[in-house]
Amino acid sequence: MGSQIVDSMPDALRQSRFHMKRCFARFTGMGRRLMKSQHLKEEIEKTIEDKLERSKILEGSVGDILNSTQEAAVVPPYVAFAMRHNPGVWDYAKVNAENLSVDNITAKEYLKFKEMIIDENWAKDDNALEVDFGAFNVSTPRLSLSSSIGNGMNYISKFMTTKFSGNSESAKTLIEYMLALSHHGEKFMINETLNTIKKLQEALIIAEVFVSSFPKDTPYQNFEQKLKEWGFEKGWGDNAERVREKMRMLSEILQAPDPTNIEVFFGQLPVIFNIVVFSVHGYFGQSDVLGLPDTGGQVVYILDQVKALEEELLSRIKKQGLNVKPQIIVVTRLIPDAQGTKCNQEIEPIINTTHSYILRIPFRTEMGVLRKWISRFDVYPYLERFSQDAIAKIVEQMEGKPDLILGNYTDGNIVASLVASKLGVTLATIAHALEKTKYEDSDMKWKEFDPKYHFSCQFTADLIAMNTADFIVTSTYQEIAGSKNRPGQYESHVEFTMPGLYRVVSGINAFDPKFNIASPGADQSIYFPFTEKHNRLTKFQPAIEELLYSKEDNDEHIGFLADRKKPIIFSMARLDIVKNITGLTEWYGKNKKLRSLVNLVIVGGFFNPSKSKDREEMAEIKKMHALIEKYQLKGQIRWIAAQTDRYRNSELYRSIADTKGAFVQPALYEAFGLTVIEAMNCGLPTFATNQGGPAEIIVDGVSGFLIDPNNGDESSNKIAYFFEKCKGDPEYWHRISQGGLKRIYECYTWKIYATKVLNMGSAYGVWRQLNKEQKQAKQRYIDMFYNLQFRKLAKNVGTPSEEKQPFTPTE
Ligand code: UDP
Ligand code: LCN
Repeated sequence: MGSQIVDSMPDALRQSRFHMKRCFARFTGMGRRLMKSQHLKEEIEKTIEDKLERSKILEGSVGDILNSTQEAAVVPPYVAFAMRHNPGVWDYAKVNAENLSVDNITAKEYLKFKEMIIDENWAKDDNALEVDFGAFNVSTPRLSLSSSIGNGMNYISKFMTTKFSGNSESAKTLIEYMLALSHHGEKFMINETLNTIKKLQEALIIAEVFVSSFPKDTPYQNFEQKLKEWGFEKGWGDNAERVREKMRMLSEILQAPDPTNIEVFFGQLPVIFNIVVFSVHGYFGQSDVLGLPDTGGQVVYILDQVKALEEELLSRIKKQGLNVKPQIIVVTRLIPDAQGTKCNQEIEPIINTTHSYILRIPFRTEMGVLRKWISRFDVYPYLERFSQDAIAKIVEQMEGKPDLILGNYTDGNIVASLVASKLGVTLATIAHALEKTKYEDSDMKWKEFDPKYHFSCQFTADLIAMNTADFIVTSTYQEIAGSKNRPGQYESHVEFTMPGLYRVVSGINAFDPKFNIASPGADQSIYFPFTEKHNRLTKFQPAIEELLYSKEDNDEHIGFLADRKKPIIFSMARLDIVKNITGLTEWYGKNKKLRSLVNLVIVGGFFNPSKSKDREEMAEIKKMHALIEKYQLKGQIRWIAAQTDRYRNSELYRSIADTKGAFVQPALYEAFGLTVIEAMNCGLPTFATNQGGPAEIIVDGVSGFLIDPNNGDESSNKIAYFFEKCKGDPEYWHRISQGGLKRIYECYTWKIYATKVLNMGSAYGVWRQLNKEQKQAKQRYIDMFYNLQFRKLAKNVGTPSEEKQPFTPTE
């Protein structure tokens, strides 16, 4: 596989030796630098002037090499190539520009080339810090096919099957695991009477025959006593049929394990009742928060997720025949200066749930409680203390430890890691977006970025969390291993370097079976098709009419739509640079055709930069105003300030669909993109970025369209073409709208999500027991990395001091 391309390099270069020598001389002629593949191609074009000759070379094996090259580090006389053949599969080679000799090199050697560009002394330091989490994974099985990535659960069941087959040690672990199942002192499944495999097997045979003699729907209570005498406790099922099935399944597993039985059996065990979810930064609340800086999809995701998990937990508990009340706590930051939101309340029940609530814990230092919102990039100095406070509160609220901990985003994940390893609880991490891939060369250039973004701290936290996690939940495949041309978010943590800080030779492995895809959905009681007339939230219509079409500027909207007969293209996002709302505004401004066909409506941010406390948001606000001016957009654009009411927003999507418009999500990169599925759920044809999650959600031309955020002209023409086509064939609009809905119903619902995640919680809980020693050894390494690196970096981030009274002193 991999090295084939390296093997082919000498020949490829030899065949076009004359031209290649000139190209490589050009690459190295400008001294040390990092070149991206586009960059290499451009320089080749400039060097080989003869068009025919050039295309012959670019279409041949040299072209193949360039196509798989992600970047090249030029350190004369060498050019070191990083090549990616398939998602997750990399190769490195160095070419001597003087004689075109080619050598295969290791990742480490390649990283050193990159370091030479930035910091030669450090690159040459034999004792520079090298991080190798892979060193602890010796016995962890790996997947090998790119197509298996993200399917970890499936493989874990297979690996467990192998472990249990003919291995009495592992089978013993299973007994121990089952003996430990309990909740608030009440034992489940089996008790000490059945403390060996032999005893359990024999008892199962007798019990199964006994339970089979009852009609299927006989309640558990009717035969409970007898089972208890044999050593069985509650949890097998609420009726005879379920109990019998589960007993049969376990007998089969003990006799000859198979992956299907294993997955189902562990998924049904009464293991998970109490869940803690961490989402630390931003304004985490249920109303008036969306669209505030750093407050977007993660909040929506978690609230919907909790609702879905609670429903699934309740249904499982009932089927297990138990009378346990589950609890789900979302732990977030308490913000005393809550800006009119409820983020200063310690406890808030979650709407539409019975057993779930938000628990808010303030950021504290020795100065007291931090009063104000701060950017997600600046939260690191508070997290350790926050974790300690969280442990105390959680244990008090739950009267014990949770059974599963879920972290979200870097800060939530590092806190979750600290809490889970302290309490010894199964941990899943979720990264709606890892920042590393969002900013080009953010690792190499970390020193440049650090004053503003503190990436050294963030990437360190991410590494710690992904290595502590028992399993990692992702929304899409691309989040792990990217696409044909673009490395995934996790994949970019496999091997990288931050010159002067540390070199990562194995940060995570994209083929690790801990990776699982479970895509979120959108709440379908809110986001439903515009065609469902009887459900439409008509009470919002007058407000939406005003919002879209009134002529006067006010605090909520500026600009106006002169021709209201035109369809609307609509976008809604936080005003982050990466969301590229200003990009879309510019594409629209430039594209006369598009402007003649449709109006533009944007929801996001504020209008007055001084109202914002977020660096990026301020800059984007100013840019929006400048673009409206530059392209004279008044009369064709409506810019609406951030909206916080999900119900009203859903009606807004539907009202845009009424105009036969479209949703446009132009982000430079989008991890998943909840607005995309919200729009699609409402039947609104959607154009979304091809960079990230949406590329998987939308099948281009069938369930919506993909656009290239880096090619504005092409993208705006694609949108214009759609509307022109719809003019001639109104049915086309409906076909795309329907295509979007079909896609959603098949793949993106919360029910599918909750089932998967709870099954993972159980299965990986067993897996961590089976690999206890290895896990412990790795944890020691992680602890050291945390202590020696993260703490120092977090401290360097600093806490606010210049503002008046940023802290409320505590005793
Ligand atoms: N949203 C909102 N008002 C706004 C901007 C966004 O209600 O002014 C909501 C949007 O409907 C979606 C979420 O915030 O539910 C944004 O999620 P997405 O995944 O699109 O992006 P994120 O902000 O998480 O990066
Ligand atoms: C954060 C993001 O940036 C989005 O891409 C996701 O859709 C959202 O979280 C929910 O997962």
